[in-house]
Amino acid sequence: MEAGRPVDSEMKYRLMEQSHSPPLNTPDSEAPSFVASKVSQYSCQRKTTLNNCNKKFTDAFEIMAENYEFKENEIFCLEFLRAASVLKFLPFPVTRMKDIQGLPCMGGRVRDVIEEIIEEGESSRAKEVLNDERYKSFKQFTSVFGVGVKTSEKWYRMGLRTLEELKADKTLKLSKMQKAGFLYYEDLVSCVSKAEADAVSLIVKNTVCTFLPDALVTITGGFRRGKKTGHDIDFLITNPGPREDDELLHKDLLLYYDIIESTFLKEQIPSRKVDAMDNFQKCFAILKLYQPRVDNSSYNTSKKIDMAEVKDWKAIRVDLVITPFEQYAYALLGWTGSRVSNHNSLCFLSIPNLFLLLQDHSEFMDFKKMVFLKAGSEEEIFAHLGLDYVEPWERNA
Ligand code: DCT
Ligand code: MG
Repeated sequence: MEAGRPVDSEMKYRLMEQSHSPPLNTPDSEAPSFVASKVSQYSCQRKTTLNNCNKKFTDAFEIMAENYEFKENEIFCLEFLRAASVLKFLPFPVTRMKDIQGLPCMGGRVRDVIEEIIEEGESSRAKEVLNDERYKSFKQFTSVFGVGVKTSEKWYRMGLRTLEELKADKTLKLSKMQKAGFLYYEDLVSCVSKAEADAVSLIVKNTVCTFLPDALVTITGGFRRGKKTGHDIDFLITNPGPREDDELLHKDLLLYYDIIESTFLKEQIPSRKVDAMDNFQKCFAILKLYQPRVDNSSYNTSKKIDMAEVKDWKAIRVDLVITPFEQYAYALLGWTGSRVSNHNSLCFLSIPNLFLLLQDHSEFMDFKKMVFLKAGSEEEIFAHLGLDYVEPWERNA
């Protein structure tokens, strides 16, 4: 899915540069008692909370990974994402190269970046990326909802570099999604807070329950893993039923929506190319969330502000995923993420049972013999796979 995300990595990295702590030289005697070789190579078995002791490394890795993603170099991109995932799991900050000895996913490129950050406090490679013209353009372009790497590439080749240039170019043919992305850009690029997620959750639940009183509506994605902000709010709804979005549309709350029909329900053999989570029916939407007006008029008595013109709402990205009841637990696991947890491990861990979990990763499967194991909960899925259960807030790999 091509979707805009807030432009945050540069800001994060600049903040990190300003506040980077001096290189720590922990004496050997204080070295944490931690057995690196026991760290699972599978991210879904590394209980990873949001307490990241190695942010200065993982921020740099994520910038590197994003740059490789923009270059469509999946292998290098994954290399840095996996390394970030491993360092997020570590219960101590890395201060010496010795600390990463025996850890999985620490290849040469990754080690070089770690070494430089240990010695210099920052990564010159990550800084180079942040200053790279192509990266900067792609970062801006992909921050628009509906714009992904392919579209960015096309626009970059056309000589376009900034959002202003995109907006000024009237010859560009924008999709409906991209038009909405530009229209609500400022709102969408600002992160969604937990309070906003709760408010939207009430709206979605109330709306769904008015015509499907038994429906289960659950927040998934980052908010279910305990994140305090996100780029969108993800919901899973058990019952396909009638169209929830029509109801929202009626209430004038839906600023944009795009319904993608289920490919799974139509019993099409899932394609390897389609992403694992893309089989369920879903609705990518932008919802209008009314918020209290900020009244600054007392500071500005000379100028009369027409209150009708003050915007009292924020546009919020919402993904609704609809699944049949039997697959609810699988969908919940998949849509809770994180992406790295899903892609790096669950699909490779349990080859014989894999298709039960992520039906698309079909390399090893004979679909004619496909049997579905029933699972009523995420705990049951982990049990089917012979894995230790990992709570949602520990899935931040
Ligand atoms: N997911 C996935 N593969 C996809 C799409 C989604 O595995 N192609 C899963 C992983 C996370 C979850 O769905 C929701 O996706 P996002 O909203 O993109 O991720 P998030 O963790 O909720 O991130 P954010 O907090 O920025 O919304
Ligand atoms: Mg999300």
